[in-house]
Order: sequence, then C-alpha cells, then structure tokens
Amino acid sequence: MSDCLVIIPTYNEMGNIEKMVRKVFSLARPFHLLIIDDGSPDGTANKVKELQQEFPENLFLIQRSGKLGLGTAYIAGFRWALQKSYQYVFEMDCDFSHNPDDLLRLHDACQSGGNDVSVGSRYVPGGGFVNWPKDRIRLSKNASLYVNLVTGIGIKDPTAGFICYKRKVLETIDLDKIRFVGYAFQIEMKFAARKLGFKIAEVPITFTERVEGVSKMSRNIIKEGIIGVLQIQWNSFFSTYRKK
Ligand SMILES: Nc1nc2c(ncn2[C@@H]2O[C@H](COP(=O)(O)OP(=O)(O)O)[C@@H](O)[C@H]2O)c(=O)[nH]1
Ligand SMILES: [Mg+2]
Repeated sequence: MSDCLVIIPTYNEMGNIEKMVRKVFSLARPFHLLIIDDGSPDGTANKVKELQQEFPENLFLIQRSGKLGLGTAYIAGFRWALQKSYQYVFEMDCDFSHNPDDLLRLHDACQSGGNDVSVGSRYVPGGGFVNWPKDRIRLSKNASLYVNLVTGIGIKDPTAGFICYKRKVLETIDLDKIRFVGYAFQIEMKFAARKLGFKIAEVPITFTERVEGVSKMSRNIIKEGIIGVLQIQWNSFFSTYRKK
C-alpha cells in the first residue's frame, strides 16, 4: 500500500508510457500511478491495460473519450484520489521532461519540510533546462513574469506542472472553480493554494526536452493562459476558492 499517488495525463504517449510506468515503480519509495488517457489514437491506454496485468495493485487508468485538456484530466484525477486515502498527490508529465527521481524530493519537501505544496521549479537556484528550444524558454520566462506581475503570486515558476499536493490542499480547494485546461490550470491551482494560505515551496528541478512523441502545446493554450491570468485575478476580488 502507498499513501502517494502520481497522476499522469496522457495523449499519444506510446513511446514513453511503459518506460515511465517501470521507472516510477522502481523508485525507493512506493508510489501508486493513475493514468488519465484521452482516447489516444496511438494506443497508449491499451499499453496501460497490458501493464496492469503485471501491476494490478498500483497502476490505475481513467479513460476519457476525447482530448479534453490537461487541466480537466488532473481535476478528474484529484477527485479520484480524494475518494481514496492518499495523503500526497503528484502531477507529472509522461515524457520524462520531469525526472521521476525528483518525486522523492518533492515528497520530502511536503512530508518532512512542512510545506503543503511543493513545486518542481526551473527558476530557483539549481533549477534549469536541457535541450528545451529557445522559443519555449522565452515563452515560459515571459509567462512567469506576466503571472507574477498580474497576480503577485510570488512563485518563480507558476506554470510548472511537476507538483506535490498534501491531501488537505485538494480537500480545501473547490475544484468546481478551477476551469482552465492548459497552462492557466497550473497557474490557477497555485493561485488558489496561495489565496487559501497554504505553504508553498519551490524545489529546483531540471526540465529536459522530450525525446519520444510530440508536444501538445498550442496557440490556444497560450491564448487561454494570457486571458486566463487576468480572469483569475479579477474573479479573486469577488469569490473564494474555499470549498463550502
Ligand atoms: N489526458 C490528456 N493529457 C494531455 C493532454 N494534453 C497534453 N497531455 C499530456 O500532458 C503532458 C504534458 O504535455 P506536453 O505535450 O508534453 O506539454 P509541453 O511539455 O508543455 O510541451 C504529457 O504527458 C501529455 O501527454 C490532454 O488534452 N489530455
Ligand atoms: Mg512535455
């Protein structure tokens, strides 16, 4: 049994999924894995079902009919986790841009570091990139500046998608209020945690450009991010993220 659940959203990750599953289950600490697959045409979900034969106790799958966005995938995963007794819930990409070994440091920052949320950060000392294209680095750095300017959130890497949440954070946030699907989702979750007074730590990580598969990054995700940040700040004047 494990009190730690790693949620991985997948869309066309056939080139990464088996290696990722085996890597997570090889770590020094036991983790459970929940894959949220959006009907990947490349058969990612079938590969997970195959692997579930080998890992029946700790590998889980939610299949959704079509590509519904990373944000709604995580919200579905958080709801699933809260129906069970997991104490730590993680977000991680499937393409090894996030190094699964760093799950242990994110966990420590919450379990023994006294934080409620730990963020795998590229923008604190010791954080960085390997092989990530210059235009993505520029976009990501500008996004961080813009988010901090508009919201004053005080997090160096607000679009980061490698996160550990203590259960109480997900129990307190009204998940119905989190409506964005792309980067804005990552910003809004951290914004909500900050607004609700939770302790957030940034843990330095190295983000490595994916080798297998292609990025699902799109203009729509950027547009949603730019407008979304303004909406998040504006809404915060009138409503709370605290679940009633
Ligand atoms: N379920 C689901 N997963 C998605 C969707 N879009 C992206 N992902 C997954 O989210 C993770 C991050 O996406 P990626 O394309 O690597 O984004 P990038 O690193 O910003 O270029 C990967 O594991 C993707 O397979 C989606 O619409 N639905
Ligand atoms: Mg990626």
